[in-house]
Amino acid sequence: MSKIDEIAQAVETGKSKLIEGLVNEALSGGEDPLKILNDGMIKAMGNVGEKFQKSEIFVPEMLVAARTMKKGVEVLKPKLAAGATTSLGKCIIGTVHGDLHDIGKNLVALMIESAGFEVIDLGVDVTTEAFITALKANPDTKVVALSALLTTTMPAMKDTAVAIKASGLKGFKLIVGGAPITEDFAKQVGADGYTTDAASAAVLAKKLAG
Ligand code: B12
Repeated sequence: MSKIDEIAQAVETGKSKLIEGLVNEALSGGEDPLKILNDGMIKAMGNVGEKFQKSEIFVPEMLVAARTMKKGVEVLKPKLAAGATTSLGKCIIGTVHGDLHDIGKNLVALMIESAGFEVIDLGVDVTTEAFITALKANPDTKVVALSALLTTTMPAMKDTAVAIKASGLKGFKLIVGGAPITEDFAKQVGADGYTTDAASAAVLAKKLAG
């Protein structure tokens, strides 16, 4: 089994004690950090989601897989974020109200930070009011990024996006993303941009802020 397959298996089965060693071994074996992330960890989380959907596993297993992935990402972080500067301005990011998923949001934050933004991460379950308060406190914000992972929190994303646009606050672009979000939905909620993954989110943020 390749190191990347071992990493995927460790994430899928929640082997949080093994993950750090495996990721370090893969890195010292010359594996590309992005490949470890995409083909190892993100792919494994996809399998975890499928198993959950088929009721082969339940929330606790999903949670240990998530913890394992988070530990693995910590090891990769310095490699993924290499060369970070903070000259492109501020980016406010958060997972919308009612939604506790943060792995994807954290990756987007990491990639946007390494692209050169100062990231203000509001965390998960962020209310519309909290986004607007943060924007008012940081009038020099260039990008606001909303994440949602549940179809049931898409309405919260819409409410937040609409309220941000209606707030009269200006000077920033709004981007949205997360597994259930589509280009069409992004347009419907009035976002300035949408993309499917963390690496392209950073490219998009740079383009919109520039
Ligand atoms: C891990 C996980 C959990 C963990 C989350 C831990 C954590 N700290 O994040 C826990 C156990 C808490 C959890 C809980 C629940 N979960 Co859950 N979870 C998952 C799982 C397996 C993986 C998510 C993940 O981390 N993926 C890996 C990351 C890297 O991918 P990502 O989040 O999609 O992010 C990428 C892109 O979407 C994009 N992106 C993300 N955000 C943004 C933002 C912007 C601006 C941009 C541009 C891009 C972008 O870039 C990211 C990186 O490339 C998914 C299955 C799946 N395949 O997604 C289910 C899944 C999302 N969960 C699901 C469900 C149902 C639940 C629960 C309701 C279960 C329950 N009965 O309690 C609860 C809801 C809790 C809540 N209120 O939020 C369903 C959602 C179904 C639906 N269509 O709505 C899924 C799809 C599983 C399934 N197949 O049924 N979950």
